[in-house]
Amino acid sequence: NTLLQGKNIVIMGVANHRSIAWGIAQSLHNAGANLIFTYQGERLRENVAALTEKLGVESLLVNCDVTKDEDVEAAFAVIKEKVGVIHGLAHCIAFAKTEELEGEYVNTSREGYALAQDISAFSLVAVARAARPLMTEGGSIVTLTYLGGERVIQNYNVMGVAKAALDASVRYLANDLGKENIRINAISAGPIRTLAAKGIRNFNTVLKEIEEKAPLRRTIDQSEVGDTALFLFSNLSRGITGEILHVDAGYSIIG
Ligand code: 0WD
Repeated sequence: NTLLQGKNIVIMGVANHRSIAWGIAQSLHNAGANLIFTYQGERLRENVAALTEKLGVESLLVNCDVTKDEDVEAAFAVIKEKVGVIHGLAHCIAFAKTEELEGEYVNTSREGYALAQDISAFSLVAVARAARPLMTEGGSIVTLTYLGGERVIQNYNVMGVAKAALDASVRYLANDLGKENIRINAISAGPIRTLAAKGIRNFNTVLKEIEEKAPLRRTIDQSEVGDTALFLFSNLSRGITGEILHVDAGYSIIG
């Protein structure tokens, strides 16, 4: 399809072939988008380069650790210089210490709380601000959230609170950027086995519960999130902003 022909879209958060960001990259690539990838530190450059080679086109790869203001600034300066205008940004980044993802939320440390908020929620504000001046033809920003931000999910703890902040940020950012025809939405993905999911205790139990209780009686995969992202980056979703769209086989409607 040609839904995203001529669109420059930045993808942040590819760590390996299981990353949801990589599922998004494949859907957007198949729709004709020109992709720019950011990766977290030189450690991950090789990984990302090996993956993007498979797309069969030259992709711009840019270093960006979102905990560093100077990285965010430098990354978008390079993107501006190399591609000029961008039409989309996929923010697929989160982090919490594994020791904060088990036991009681009440035991969350000050540093653990701040770190999860910084990488998983504030980073969206930082990159939206940096991307805004490059979105001169309007734009679409998509982030990834999880049901644990809306209700209590065992072990999700500090990340759930970070996702609640992320969800609220989507609404405030939508209001700020809407006047420039920049939309911003979140996809609330059902659980998928990725590197980030490894940090969550009893993840298998979570997947099993989805298979039993979700209306579709199955879990979802990266390609389904990718295709929803494609919709959110395309003109088909032009009337939607500030929204949280659940791609979770319907699980969130079950009490
Ligand atoms: O079940 C799941 N896997 C779900 C994930 C369900 C619902 C939502 N999500 C969200 C995650 O919370 C996250 O926001 O999807 C997003 C992408 O996560 P993922 O694809 O599940 O996991 P992964 O492949 O690990 O990508 C997350 C990446 C990091 O990987 P690692 O695992 O190495 O921390 O976020 C990036 C990094 O590449 N990242 C950073 N990028 C820039 N600067 C930073 C940072 N400081 N920290 C982490």
